[in-house]
Formats: sequence, C-alpha cells, structure tokens
Amino acid sequence: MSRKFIVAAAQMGPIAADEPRTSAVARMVAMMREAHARGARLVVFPELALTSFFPRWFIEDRDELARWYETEMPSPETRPLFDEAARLGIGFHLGYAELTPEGRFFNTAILVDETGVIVGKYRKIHLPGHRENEPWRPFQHLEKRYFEKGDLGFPVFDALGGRLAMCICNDRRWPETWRMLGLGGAELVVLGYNTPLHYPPAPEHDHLQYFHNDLSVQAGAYQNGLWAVATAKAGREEGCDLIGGSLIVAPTGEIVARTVTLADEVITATVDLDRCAEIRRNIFDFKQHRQPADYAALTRPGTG
Ligand code: CDV
Repeated sequence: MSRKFIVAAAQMGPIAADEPRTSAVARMVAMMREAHARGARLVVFPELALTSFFPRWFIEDRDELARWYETEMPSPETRPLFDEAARLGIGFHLGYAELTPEGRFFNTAILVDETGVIVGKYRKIHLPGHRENEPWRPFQHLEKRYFEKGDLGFPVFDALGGRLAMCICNDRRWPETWRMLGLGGAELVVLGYNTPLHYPPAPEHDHLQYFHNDLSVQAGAYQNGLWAVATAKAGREEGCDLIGGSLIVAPTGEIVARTVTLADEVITATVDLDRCAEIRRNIFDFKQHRQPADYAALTRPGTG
C-alpha cells in the first residue's frame, strides 16, 4: 500500500444547540464527498462534531445532560457517515461525547477505515476547564465535570499503510501527548478542537489563540517527526466565538494547508509517511539522542 496519499481536514462552522445530529451528519457527508472528489483517503472531522459544544453550559438535570452523548457508534443518526465512507472507500476521524453502557462519560474520538469499520478509539486525557458552575464567566468550560479522564492511554494504530494516532483539542498543547504518540511510532496524528477565542481566566492571551494553536501543532509534528491534521469547529456558536485555523503540518513543522474561513471548509494535502524519516533519522533520532534517564521528573507523582 502506498505510503503517500491525500488527507483532508473538514472544518465545521458552528452547530446550533437545537441542530439535530442528522443535520451535522449531512454536513459532514457533503464534506466527505468533497474530500473524496479531491482524492483524499482520510477526512478528519472536529472534536465533539455531532452537536454544539455543550460544556459551555452548566446543566444540572441528568436527563437533559444525557442527550448530548452517544450511547452507540454508529447510531441510526451517524450510520450515514459510515455507509458513505464505505461506499466511497475513504477513512474518517470523528470526535463525539461517549456514554458507555456502564454509565461512564468520555470525550472520545474514533478512526474509521475505508470499509467503514472502527479501527481505533481514543478518549481525551487532558480535560481543560473546571468542575463547578462559575457564573463570573461569560460561558462555562465544564469538561472536567462532564467527562472522565480517558482510560485508553495514547494508542497508535496500523492504518492506511502507516501508524496513525489521535488526540483531542487540549491534548495538542501538551508536549507529553505528542512524545507518547511519537514513542509509539505514530507517523500521522489527527485531532479535532473547539477553542474559544476568549479564554476567561487569561483574556490577555486572547489575541494569541491562533498562534498558540499553530505553535502547538507545528512543534508536536516537528519534535516527533510526524504529520499532523488539526481540525476546528469554528465560528460564532451560540454566542461563543470559536477559532478556525484548521491546519495540516509536515514532519518538518511546516504548515502545508490551512483553512481561511470560519465555516464548513475542506482543505487537503499530500502526506508522504516516508518523510517522517527525514526528522526521525536525524535531529530527533530517539534511540541515539533521547536521554530518558534524565527525564524522571516527567512521571514522578506530585510534580504537577
Ligand atoms: N475543547 C478544548 O479542549 N478547548 C481548550 C480551551 C478551553 C483552552 C483548548 O485547549 O483549546
């Protein structure tokens, strides 16, 4: 199987609170077709791509909260994505809120192959935000309340003739995420994000939101010699501005494609997995140059 192929990031514009999943799925199917028409073998959708970003609301009623989660994947509403992927022969990545049969809640992402079969699952480890209602904020960020920390580690999967991995939104800011995936041999990392333009605890950094997004993804790709696709849910969603700036980054850290709108938008780039070696056999040859014996503080409990 060729290790050179086209990938797509399918950025989504806002999803209204009352927009049904069937509508979000129809938008994604349209972008999947566009990605396929441009020759893509994989299309990457955002974090929590099926609904509005509900952690912005403090929801006390458990039944009202439960309606934001998926109890099965695929479900009758999401099945068209899987069917279309299989029909076209294109893989996809999708983020969604997962409610397990045991009653556990996760911020989850899956990787689906070109036959419509789920070949990988990841549950978000770095959950940002807070647990309690904080009325001083213009909007909440209650991921710590609504999700449990992921329990699947940082897995890497065989897919598309290479080694593929996922992370989710806030994970991209942490060098540990990328290094774990790099150590696992990932050659392409895909992720989705919902990043508000306004960060209430430190508004002095609002003007840096796009820069920090680029910086995190470019550094993660370069320092681990891998490709990265990062896809936004963007635009003014229920009064909250979310950044766009979805991007595809080469192992050299260079941005090779980037969105220019805050709406549904497909971008594509050719990914050659063999190019990971340019970095991994040289400046970041882990076997030759890493010094793990000196990194003990990274995993010592109590160091933050
Ligand atoms: N969905 C997220 O994880 N958003 C965070 C915001 C809250 C900072 C992010 O890291 O983009």
